[in-house]
Amino acid sequence: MAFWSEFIVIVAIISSIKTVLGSGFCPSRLSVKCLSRLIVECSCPPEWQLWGNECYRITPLPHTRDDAKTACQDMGSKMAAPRSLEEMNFMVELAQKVDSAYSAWIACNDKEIEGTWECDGQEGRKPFLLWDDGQPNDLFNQDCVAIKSTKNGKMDDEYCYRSHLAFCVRRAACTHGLLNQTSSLMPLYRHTRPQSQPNLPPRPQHPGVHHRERGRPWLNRQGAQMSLFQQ
Ligand SMILES: [Ca+2]
Ligand SMILES: [Ca+2]
Repeated sequence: MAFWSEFIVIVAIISSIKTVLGSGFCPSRLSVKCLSRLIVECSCPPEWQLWGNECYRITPLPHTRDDAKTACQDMGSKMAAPRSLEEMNFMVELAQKVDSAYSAWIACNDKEIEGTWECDGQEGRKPFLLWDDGQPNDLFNQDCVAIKSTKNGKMDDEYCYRSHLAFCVRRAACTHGLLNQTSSLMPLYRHTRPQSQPNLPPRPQHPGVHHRERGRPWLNRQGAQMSLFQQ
């Protein structure tokens, strides 16, 4: 009899916990449900484009590879190198907006050892490289890398002394917080797609607030670029 009493109590406790978590009530910051409500909101300065929690920009002028690195640093950033196909696609779209016949440096080179490519920010792992057909060909010692429209938006090893635009990247300004029912962020939150329901159709657009796919920029009601995603 005592066994059944304890069993019923345990079932009742588990049921209560599931009801509380399922209701969206957030009893503790340590609960799984609460962590899913952590909001990260990021923004970039004017002229910079947000992707994830970083800001990207193309240098206004073409430079040699070394001068391009300095030009990025002068803008408070560093030369960028894509770490994934998604990031590279974003960078290509960014370059296309600046110049349809773009050619822009990325932070990769094989200066140290011919054929061994090193990309800033990708130390200790295999760098992400997406070469155009026939590249890299090291034609007369090409040791730097540019993404070019003439190379189908893919990478080409290039002479470092040539002048091209360059991709620069800097950290976005991000704030973190827990979402609640009275938060002004609620309209934006409503446009995020719950990760547990990935196949739902897009929700209707809220006036002045634009839906984005993960990793794409948001625009808030004031038009400022923002990134908002659940963790
Ligand atoms: Ca080379
Ligand atoms: Ca080449």
